[in-house]
Amino acid sequence: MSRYINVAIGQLGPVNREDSRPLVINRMMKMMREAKALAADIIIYPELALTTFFPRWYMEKEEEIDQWFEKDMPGKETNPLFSLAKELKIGFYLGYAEKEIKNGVAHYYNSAVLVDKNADIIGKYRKVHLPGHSEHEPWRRFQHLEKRYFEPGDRFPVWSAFNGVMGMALCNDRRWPETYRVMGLQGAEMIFIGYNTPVHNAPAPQHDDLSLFHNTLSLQAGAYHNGCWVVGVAKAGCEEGIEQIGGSCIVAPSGEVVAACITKGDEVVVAHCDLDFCQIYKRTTFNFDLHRQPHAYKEITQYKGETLNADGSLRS
Ligand code: CDV
Repeated sequence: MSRYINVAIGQLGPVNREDSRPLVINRMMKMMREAKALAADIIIYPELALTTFFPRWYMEKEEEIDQWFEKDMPGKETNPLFSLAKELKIGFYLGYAEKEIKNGVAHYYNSAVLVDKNADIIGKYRKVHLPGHSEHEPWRRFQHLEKRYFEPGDRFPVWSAFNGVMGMALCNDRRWPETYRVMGLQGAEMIFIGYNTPVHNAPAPQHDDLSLFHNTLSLQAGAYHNGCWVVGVAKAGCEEGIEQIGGSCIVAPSGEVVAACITKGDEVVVAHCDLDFCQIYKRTTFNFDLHRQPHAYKEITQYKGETLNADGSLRS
């Protein structure tokens, strides 16, 4: 008997700066109903789904920054989404900006929660790889200030849920093989990844034509190398004058795309995913116990950058 999960992509089109949370949550609830009608067990929403992608603006004042963050999850405005999920008996993954007060000190994260079919939060992930910069850089067409507004997370946990082993990541994480491998080593069978990716990459505009290709390349490689399903979900389209890629898709452990969005707006796409299909990869080509050689991988955790001395000579 195979273990199946019906997964819905809950791709969002643009969210404008003045759009209220209730407005966006209404869109998400409409998509949740559609996902349920298509027999989905879970719907995956993008990174920072509740608001516009605010790190594209430089802000200094705490009150101005704070307006983008959720102090509670669920909170007053997100409660209706949780209530509907409970009524429909459907799970979800939600990316949002999290503010946590710990020992009287405020901490800010780019986070995602995994919510089960009873609307209980069963997992929280805090983005590890924060791209961009921390100071105002006026030469850019638009800012990407994730390093200013968020602290990085420090782990990639997995959770036993939805009849399998589930993992989470956010946007830039998907470009790093370590993201998938750390979860692969914990037996991840399905990894959910919400993202906001502008077509234009200010430090490397040569990449602009390849933005969509690099998205699928990363998702497909991560899935294949670890014998797991990967679900990538965009906030797509022209948001506040900035074009963001779509390309939301569900990738099988074979590396094949089995379902994909065809628009850059709100769109629901469902795939029937066999979690046992992971085994054909996890037990053969990527049987970690048999074939990995961790003794040869020490540079991975020992160094942050290239293993060269400052003068370019090889480190011994
Ligand atoms: N939200 C992101 O993490 N975006 C980055 C952009 C800045 C390149 C990404 O990796 O898609």
